[in-house]
Order: sequence, then structure tokens, then C-alpha cells
Amino acid sequence: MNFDSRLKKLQEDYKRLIERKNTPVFSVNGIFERYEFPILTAAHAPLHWRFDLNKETNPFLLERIGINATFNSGAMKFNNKYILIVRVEATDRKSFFAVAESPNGIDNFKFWDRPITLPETEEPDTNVYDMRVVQHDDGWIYGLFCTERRDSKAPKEDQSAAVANCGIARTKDLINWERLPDLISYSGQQRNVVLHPEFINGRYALYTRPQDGFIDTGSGGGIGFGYTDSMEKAEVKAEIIVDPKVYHTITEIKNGLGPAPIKTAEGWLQLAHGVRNTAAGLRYVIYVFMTDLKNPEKVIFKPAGYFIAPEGFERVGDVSNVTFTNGWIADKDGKVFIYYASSDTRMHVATTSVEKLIDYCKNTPEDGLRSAATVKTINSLIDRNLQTGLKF
Ligand code: M1P
Repeated sequence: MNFDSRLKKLQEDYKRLIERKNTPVFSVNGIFERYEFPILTAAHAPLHWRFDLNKETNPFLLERIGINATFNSGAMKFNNKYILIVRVEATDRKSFFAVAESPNGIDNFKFWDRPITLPETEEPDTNVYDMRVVQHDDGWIYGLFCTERRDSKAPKEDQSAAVANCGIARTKDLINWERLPDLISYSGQQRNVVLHPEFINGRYALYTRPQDGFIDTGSGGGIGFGYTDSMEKAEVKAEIIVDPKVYHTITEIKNGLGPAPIKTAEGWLQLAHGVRNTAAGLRYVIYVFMTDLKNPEKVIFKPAGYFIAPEGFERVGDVSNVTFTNGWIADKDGKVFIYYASSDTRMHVATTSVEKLIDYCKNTPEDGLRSAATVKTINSLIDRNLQTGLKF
């Protein structure tokens, strides 16, 4: 194929992919609906980010910059569009952020012309990822993300030891970002830090995830919570644990908050991920719980088990057996769009409603933490069902 015919084919295939309609799949549990196709893949990255489109300098029309994955995306409604702040990972393993927008939240996601140019601090980030965006009461849109740098204390032969911290940036238009100093905290490394959307007693509140090491949370772990007086010099002096890691549950290795919570009349809806270890490696699932309206660090409902786990082709990818979320959008009519990534490779959407999520949180039994307790819970449901005369 010559330059022109390759270009034509690439353009046609790209257009078909971007404009592909997405349809919901029947939901057996009735709690949320998955969709037929992922909403973003590496192939959604614009051609002009990847190819030198000049026939003179690229006569074979070869790809010059490879994209490996599009995943873990922050989400918000902005100018009436469904916006994702996508973690795009190039084949050089560097992640960066890019805005993709859709008119309906479920398909036709299209990247803006350029990725986000994120300013660096005096200590440049080696890698940035997993931005949580929140429209805060103070008028700014904040993006909190993980900034990763090589562990300067590691010996030269160890080129994988890293230190994770929470990077902070803010914007009004999602194009121009002001970088603020990284979070200061006193509990080791930080990942999965999320800004609560409202002031609490005049202070900013942050959900944290203290951890001793880069992968292992060690003595840390659990979703933490603390306050800072300013985001321009964010410092959390003390963290309390909101939702700990617990033996033989979906959070036995670690857990972390997803996006900023959704406010409802009955409490804050919270979305998070939990990790357990298996012979096949770590397994990441997504769970939902609710916290108190006045005290968002106090759990009021926590259904047992996971909400979304990797299913079918979601199970396979760059880091297999992972579902991860850091973005959701609640529309004014109560419809909720949950944006989750599978296996650190691609983005999906699941839809539900605030009403259904509250029902799920209030009426799904809690984890009894023992096999016998699980059987007792099932038997109690069977007893109630037999009274209705229905059994299948
Ligand atoms: O590879 C799975 C996930 O691992 C990390 O999550 P956590 O901080 O909970 O261990 C992150 O690197 C995340 O981006 C990734 O999806």
C-alpha cells in the first residue's frame, strides 16, 4: 500500500471506531448495565498524535509514536459534555493525561486535539497517572493524581524501586493547568488521593491511601481521611482510616478510593477498588459503599463483596485481572455513568442511577466475615422467599 491508500484506510478505520454506537447488555443483577464495547482503547488516540502525516518525511506512513493503553480516567460534566481525563500510556511506558469528550457518555468519545500539558514541580515527575477531577466549592477544578519518581535511596542496580505521591493541579478550562506543590503527609507513600468536593468546617478534606512501599501498602493501607487548610500548600498532618483492609475479603491486600463521592439526600455514595492476592497474581475489583452526609469519613452502609469484577475479555490486558475506577458522573436526572478500566488497558462505561445505588447499599447484606455467616444470610433470604411461594 502506498502513502495515500494507507492514509485513506487509517482514516476510515479510525472514523468507524470513534463513531461506533454502543449498546447496553442485559443486566442479570439489575444494579448496573455494562455496554457491548469499550469506550476508549489505544486505537482511539488520534492519528496525528501517532503518525508523521507528511509524505516527504514519512513516505511509508509508519507509526512514529506508539500508544499502549488508555485507562484509569477521571470524569466530570463540563460544558454539557461528558468529559474523561484519560490516562494515556505510550509504548515508552510514560503515562500522560488527555481529555476525551462524548455527547452522551456512552459512545463517540473523541480526544481533544492535544494531550494536557501538565506543568512540573522543581522535582520533575517520571510518570503521572490516575487523575481524580473534582469541581470544588472554592471554584477551581482540581486534578489529584499519582506522581511517581525513582526511589533515590535505592541502589543503582535496582531500577524499579519507586516512590509514589499525590500531585496536585488546578484549572478552570481543562486546558490551562496550574501545578501546585505535591501533598505533604506523614504516613509513607500516597496513591489514590481524592479531594472531597465540599469544605468541611472551612477546611479541605482529602481521602488518602497511606502505604509503606510502592506496591505493598505494608502497615498502611485502607482508605484514609484527613484535612488540609490549603490546597496551595496541601499538608495532611493526621489521617484516620475510613475503610480498612480486612482479612479474607476483597480488600485483604489493599484498597483505595475511586472518584470523589456523589452527594445524595441519604449520604455520600463512594466508589473504590479492593485488591486480593491469588495464585494468578493480584485481582482488582470495584466496590461501593456509603458514608454519612455530615461526617463523610463515617461508613454507614457497606454491601458485602464486589460491585464490578473483571469479566470476559476485561480479564486480559497489560496487567490482567484488574478493574479500576477513578471517575463517575451523576446527571441531574439521577442517571450515573461509572467509568472503569479493565486490565490497565481500556476504558468502559457502566450505567445505573443514584436511586439504585442507594438501594444496593442499604439492602445488600454486609460481609459477615465467615462462611457460616454467608450461609445464614442466604438462608434468611430463602425463608423470606418461601413465604411468597416463589422458588426457582
Ligand atoms: O495495576 C493495577 C493498578 O495498580 C495501582 O493501584 P493501587 O495503587 O491500588 O495498587 C495503580 O498503579 C493503578 O494505576 C493500576 O491500575
